[in-house]
Amino acid sequence: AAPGKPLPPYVAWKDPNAMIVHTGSTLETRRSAFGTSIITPSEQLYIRNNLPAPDASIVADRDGWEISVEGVKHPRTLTVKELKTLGLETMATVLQCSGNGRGYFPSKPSGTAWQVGAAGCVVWSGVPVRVVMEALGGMVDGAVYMTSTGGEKLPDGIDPKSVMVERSVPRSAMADALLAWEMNGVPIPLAHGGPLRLIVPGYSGVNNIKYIRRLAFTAEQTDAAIQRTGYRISPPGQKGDPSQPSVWEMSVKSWINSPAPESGPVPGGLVQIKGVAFGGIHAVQGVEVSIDGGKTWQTAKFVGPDLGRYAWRQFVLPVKLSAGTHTLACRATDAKGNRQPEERMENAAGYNNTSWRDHALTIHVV
Ligand code: MSS
Repeated sequence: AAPGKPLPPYVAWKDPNAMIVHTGSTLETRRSAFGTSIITPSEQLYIRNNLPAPDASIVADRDGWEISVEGVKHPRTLTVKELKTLGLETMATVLQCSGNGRGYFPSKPSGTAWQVGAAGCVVWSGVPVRVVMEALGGMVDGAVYMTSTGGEKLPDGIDPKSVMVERSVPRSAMADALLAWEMNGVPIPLAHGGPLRLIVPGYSGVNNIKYIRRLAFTAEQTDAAIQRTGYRISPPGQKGDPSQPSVWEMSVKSWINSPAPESGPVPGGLVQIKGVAFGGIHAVQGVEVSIDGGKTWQTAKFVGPDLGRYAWRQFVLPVKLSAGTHTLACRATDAKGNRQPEERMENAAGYNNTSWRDHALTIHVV
């Protein structure tokens, strides 16, 4: 792997060979670094920060971290220690930035030109939001959204609404949501949202609020810019506004991790085509692979355990490849029968790219 920019200090513990450092707040996993054991190790998981990460002192006393729960009959502040007494659930989810795949938009939207690596499959442990809500007497009448606020200290002298990380999702998203304190078997690293993170399974990255300090059931969506105008599916050339769809539920997607052009020429003969597939909000049902640029398709086999509806599955298809140039592609189908489209959905900010054609790979077999 070619050495890129150095790792920023707050994520100096990441594997430098696994990461593409775009900026100090945007790092993605190299396609060739994705392993074949389903879970993305923390050292290889992508990073996306809309604001600089808080000071490491916030993870000095994890159990003492406080979250204010509002929009319930008995609103109050709870510590992580108290949350731990309320319940426990563990689940695997695909954490994927809304802009993953933006790098394949020919229109070059502003924002990080992610390829496939602004995503990972992560195991979280925490308490279901539903359990917390019920313990506090249930939702207030008229609540339509679940609105969550990140724990960053906001810069002085600017309108907090213009920078704060605060997102609203439909309250139905609460059904499987988690207030998580553990990730891949260890306390959540600060960079990934420790001491406490909201996990909204099936929803794109931005809705999974790190270092969450407030969770509220609200009648309206927040008017923070990141919700009002940001992260909207806007027609090309247009600005975001609240009438446009917000980036919420993720759609079915897959990509090939190996063989990849970045790993050099592929020896001819028997080749195992490997990748990952997930359904987003629904479970993934199957995945097909093409070795002729999408003219013909063969069904790939899922390998490894099924970690549930919100996790990804690895797939493999053994093929014989002869010397020459081959274009490999894959397309997944979810449990509702939705199939990954050939074309991307054009939008101004380059969100939700699930196009199988954009994700196809041209490899050289020798
Ligand atoms: N949270 C907070 N608090 N802050 C910030 O900045 N970001 C977002 C999420 N959350 C933030 C939050 C985003 S945007 C994303 S993707 C994610 O997160 C990431 O994660 P990680 O852990 O990987 O870093 Mo796009 O849609």
